[in-house]
Amino acid sequence: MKIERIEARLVRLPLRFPFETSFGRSTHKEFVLVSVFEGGVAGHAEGVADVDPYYLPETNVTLLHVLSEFLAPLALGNEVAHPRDYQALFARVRGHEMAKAAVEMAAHELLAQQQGVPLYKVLGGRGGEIASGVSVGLQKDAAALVDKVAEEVAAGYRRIKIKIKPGKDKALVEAIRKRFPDTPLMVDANSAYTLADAPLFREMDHHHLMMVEQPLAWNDIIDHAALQKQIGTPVCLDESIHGLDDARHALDLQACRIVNIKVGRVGGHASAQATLAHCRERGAPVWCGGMLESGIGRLHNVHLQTLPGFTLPGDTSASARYFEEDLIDPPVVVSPRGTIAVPEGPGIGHEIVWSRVDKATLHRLAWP
Ligand code: OSB
Ligand code: MG
Repeated sequence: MKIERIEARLVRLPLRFPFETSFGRSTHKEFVLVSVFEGGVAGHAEGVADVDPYYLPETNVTLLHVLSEFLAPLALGNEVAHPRDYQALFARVRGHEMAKAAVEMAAHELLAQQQGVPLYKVLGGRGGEIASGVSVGLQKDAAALVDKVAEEVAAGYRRIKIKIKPGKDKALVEAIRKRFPDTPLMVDANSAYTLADAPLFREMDHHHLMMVEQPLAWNDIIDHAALQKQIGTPVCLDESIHGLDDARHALDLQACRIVNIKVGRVGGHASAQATLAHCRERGAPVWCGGMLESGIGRLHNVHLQTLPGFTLPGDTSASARYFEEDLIDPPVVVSPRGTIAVPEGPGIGHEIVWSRVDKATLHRLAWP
């Protein structure tokens, strides 16, 4: 594969409802859509960076900088045998996994389009369906949250995740458990706590949560190991995992028992596959996280989750929970059994509606 042209668009879509976490509140999804071209065929992917560095350090602006100055020249100047080889080609650039992933994922879709096969075939996955879970943001109060959870349980989702932050944690879990004593439930703190909060997590142990996701600092695995020793609920790491080595270190140190893989956070599909394979070898459950992606990134996540080793339902939910009108047609839908059908068309498998993309585009860049 030799990419001949790269295009990037900064895209901004309104969210149907504000999404609130411990680190902020989003009313729009703004991301960089990357397209790569070879021989008149295109592949597409979206970066998972945001406008601000509140989840992880990368932003849309740093992504565009690294793409423009470093990744685009490397990708345009070098032929690779397979899209997985972009990982080694980009390795000289330290960090910036979100920027690397956007190009590498688009290249994987390009290969699938060239071969006329669904993306999962290029990744080594399978057709059929995947189990779908849902991430519920912070709400006005516990009653509003319980209503929202009831809606998602009724929709069929296989597991519910709620966001927590200091002062909005134990009481929320208690309120949900009162009404839904057995629903598969987990919490995500997005790094809002410190080791001094260990007693709080111990107090929540009896609610038999599936896991607590990233309770401590985004770049920490040492304190997470200390916390995991003190609580019964499994810790899951999200922000701290940027690839295979982080997962290996975290499992070695027993900083977590479960791993969240986001393909856009670990540098692309090849890194996601390597991280997954390692966790699987060690018997650690894995699930696929989400970043409020439009249908393009959402479908990359769907195809990826068909690989063996994604043993728990992920955060890939229906397009309609986030967007009035997704950028793809048809949108991603979830069955009443809480499943998403894996598309069988070439590449990501659903059509990108370019008129909608154009309407949502703030600006465009291209190399050369
Ligand atoms: O921590 O998993 C997270 C959204 C934005 C940034 C970080 C996270 C999330 C979610 C939403 O939890 C998952 C989704 O529905 O895409
Ligand atoms: Mg998370």
